[in-house]
Order: sequence, then C-alpha cells, then structure tokens
Amino acid sequence: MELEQVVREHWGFEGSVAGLGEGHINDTYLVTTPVERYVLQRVNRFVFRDAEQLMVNLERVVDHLSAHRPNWTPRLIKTHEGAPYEEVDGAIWRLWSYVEGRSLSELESDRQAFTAGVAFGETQRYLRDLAGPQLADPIDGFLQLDHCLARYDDHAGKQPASLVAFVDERRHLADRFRVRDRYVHGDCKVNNLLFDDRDEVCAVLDLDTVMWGNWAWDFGDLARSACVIDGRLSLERFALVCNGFLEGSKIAATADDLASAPLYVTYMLGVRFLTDHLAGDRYFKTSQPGENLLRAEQQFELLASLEDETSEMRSCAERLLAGGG
Ligand code: GN1
Ligand code: MG
Repeated sequence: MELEQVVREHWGFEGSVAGLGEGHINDTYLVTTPVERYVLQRVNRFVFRDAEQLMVNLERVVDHLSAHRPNWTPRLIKTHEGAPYEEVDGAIWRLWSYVEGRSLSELESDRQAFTAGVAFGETQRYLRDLAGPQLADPIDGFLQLDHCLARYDDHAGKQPASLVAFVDERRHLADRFRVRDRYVHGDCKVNNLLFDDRDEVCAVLDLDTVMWGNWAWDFGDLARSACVIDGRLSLERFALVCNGFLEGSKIAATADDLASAPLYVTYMLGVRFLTDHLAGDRYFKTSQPGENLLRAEQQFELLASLEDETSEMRSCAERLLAGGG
C-alpha cells in the first residue's frame, strides 16, 4: 500500500509523505498535510521481534514522561479506531505528532553538550517512578555486553583477523555496568534530542528502547556521541556532559564509572556492527556492502582514542565530583 494511503485510510489525513532522518532501524517519514505535520514510522520487526509488545511499552513510557513534563516526547496519534498503531500487510505503522526543533548528529556548542546531558539525565529520573509490571525488554540481551559478545562468538572462525585481537583484549569491559537497577532510555545519542534556537532541548525522541538497565549505558552513549570533535575527545565537552547528566539524573556516580561508560558503549556498538556484518547486514540498515564493517572499525578507532584519554576523563570527573567545576 502507498504510504499516503496508509495515512489516509487509518488516520484520516490527506498529505504528502517523504523520507526523514538517518535511523538505522525503523523507517521514518515526514507527513505534510495542509494544516499540520506528522512523523510516520514503520517498526522494524526483524529487530523488534514482538512489535505489538513494544507498542504496549511505548504507550506506557510516552504517557509517563508526558505526565512528568508535557510535550517532552512527541505524542502518539491514535488511528481512526482509537488504536496506537495500525498493522498493514504485516507491518506495524504508527504516527507521531511533529515537534519543531533541530536534530543534530554532532553538537555545535558547549551549551548543547550541557543541555543534552541534563535532558537525558532528567529522562532517566522521570522514568524512576514508572509504576506497574517491569517493561518487557524490547530486544533480547539489548545493551548487555555479555550477550553482544556471545552473538559475536557465534561467528568464531569467520571474524576479520585484523580485529580479533582488538576485540578479545577488551572483553573485560563486560565486567562493568552489569547491574540492572533502573529504567534507561537505551539510545542516548545526541541525534535523539531536538534543540530549540536557544540550544535548550525541547524533546526527547526514540523511546523504543526504554528498558530496565544500567544508568551508565545511557551516559556512555551520550558521551560517545556528544564529546568528540573532529575525531578527538573534548574534555571540556566531557565535563559539561557529566555535569548536565548528573544534575538531571541525580545519580551518585564515581569518577571511574563516568570515565569507563563511554568505553563500554563504544566497544559494544563496535561489536554489534561487526556482528551484523558477519551475519549478513540483517539488523542495521546499510546502503552498501561492508558498511557495517566500516562502522565497526570507526567505533574501534574512537574507542582507541577514548582509551588514550581515560585517565584525563577520570581526573576531570574527580574534579567535578569534588565540586571543582
Ligand atoms: C540504532 O536507528 P538508530 O540510529 O536510532 C540502534 C542503537 C545504536 C545506533 C547507532 C534498536 O539506533 O542501539 O546505538 O543505531 N538501535 C537499535 O547509530 O538497535
Ligand atoms: Mg534515533
């Protein structure tokens, strides 16, 4: 079915549909009607095996966050029949309200680094009092390094010789951040935030991966994506992200946690890209063969540079925690 027809038949809006964003998982489109804009998404069923359960999670999360802070996330627009999504030809479609704001793949200012930290920190704090049964994991083993390494090991013997030792030497990272004791956003890349023209965050996006986890998974992804300028870690940005995240989340972190979390997440993402390359590019979207291998190599390169800066990150975090700014 044509995308325009999906929107017309199930939501009653007449509009044009065009591709939107750079997500690696779901398909995302901008819907423009004469009066309003919306965001249409097709949920990736290969990644989210139980997409119906995912939508149950998502509705709970969106309602909860909106109760804490109106408009902190886009709204799910109900279908004609009052449902939060529609199944068309086996695919799950959902429609979101469109939130004005800028999505950035790389931050442009120090102010944005601080407000991004506050935004993801606050989101984690708002999730603390999400009542009811624990949310079902959106993806088995998601963000758990042991699980990611086990999937990588399924391809033993076929892994690129140039990367085997690099991966093996860092397996100990799986000893960190194992404890799952709170809800996390699960995808704290800066491009999942929308900024206004004063560099304040106006909304948090991509809530499919909210799950029971470890705070450092979010902080690490934020630092990985917010603090690298021209391929190098900026300690100034790292300090701002730490300050923002700790202020927003009220988490009692140690300097070692703050310095290790970006390594954990960067390593894991590299392993995930590499595993998908070995598995035939079935999970992350690619536009050409070898793209997931390249992505893995980029994460491992970033990881090596973060390792060079770990003691500086730790000293920086120690100063912050001691109240030295
Ligand atoms: C995926 O589609 P996107 O970019 O929002 C992935 C994240 C990765 C990210 C890497 C469900 O998110 O875990 O960190 O790519 N989401 C899922 O860019 O696997
Ligand atoms: Mg995203």
